[in-house]
Amino acid sequence: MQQILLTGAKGGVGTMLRPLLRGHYSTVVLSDREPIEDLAPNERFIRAELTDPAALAAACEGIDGIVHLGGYSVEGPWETIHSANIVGLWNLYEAARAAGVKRVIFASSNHAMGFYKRRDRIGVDEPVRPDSRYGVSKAFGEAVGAFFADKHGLRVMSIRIGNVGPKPLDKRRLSIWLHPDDLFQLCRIGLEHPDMHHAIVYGESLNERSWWDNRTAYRLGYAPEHRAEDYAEVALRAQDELPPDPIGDLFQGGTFCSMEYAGDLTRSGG
Ligand code: 15L
Repeated sequence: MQQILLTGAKGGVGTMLRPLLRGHYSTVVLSDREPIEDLAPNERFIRAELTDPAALAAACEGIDGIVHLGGYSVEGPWETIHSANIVGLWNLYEAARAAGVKRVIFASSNHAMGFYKRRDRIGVDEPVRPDSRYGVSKAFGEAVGAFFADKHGLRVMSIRIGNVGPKPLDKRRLSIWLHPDDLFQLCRIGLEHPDMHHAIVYGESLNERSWWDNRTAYRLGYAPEHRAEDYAEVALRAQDELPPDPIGDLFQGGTFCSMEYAGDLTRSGG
């Protein structure tokens, strides 16, 4: 595994992952719709919109493994989600298959499962319960990954990422936090593990307040190093500054659940 393509390289998570990837792999090709100028000696930039199959074909040339962070990363209008995360995601997998790329890591999201309650403990065998159009697109991306693994022989890991950053930001993030080092470790497992065919894992660090059963990741050798609880005091203080969200606070997806909510709490799990 030498030549890695990182899509969405200019985004927040991409920026945190770049130094870790380039420290480990011989070449990292960065793609984004916006130019990246501060390239390290073993980084190369290719401008690629996910809606442009020819640009994606060029980006995938000679690539062994892809870390796909590209796309729209929060809730948005259906047209935006559809073009970046449905059509764009499909284009990316098609380009990968045609170029003979062996592995894909897909940045899925906790929002594919956001309507599970905070008192639930969920693994990867429960049905998806997306909390947004964005969450629906992530569930779609996971299905596409399974399809390309089974039908076309790619090795695919979809990581249901919680919230990536140097520390957990609030109470909800204490349950779903993912330090960039631990994300990198998961990416390495997906890119290098000899027995990985297709896997969905949760992207979380060592979170005492976790809602997730992450045994698939642990079985593949994941050993997270960062502890959310070390930051509990600060995160809980930050929580006190946030406006109340009686619906969001019931569910794992938080504000993604409460925005535009017109459901029936007696049925959807209040
Ligand atoms: C995500 O999937 C988003 O990409 C990120 O911006 C955060 O909102 C995160 O989930 C979260 O749930 O905190």
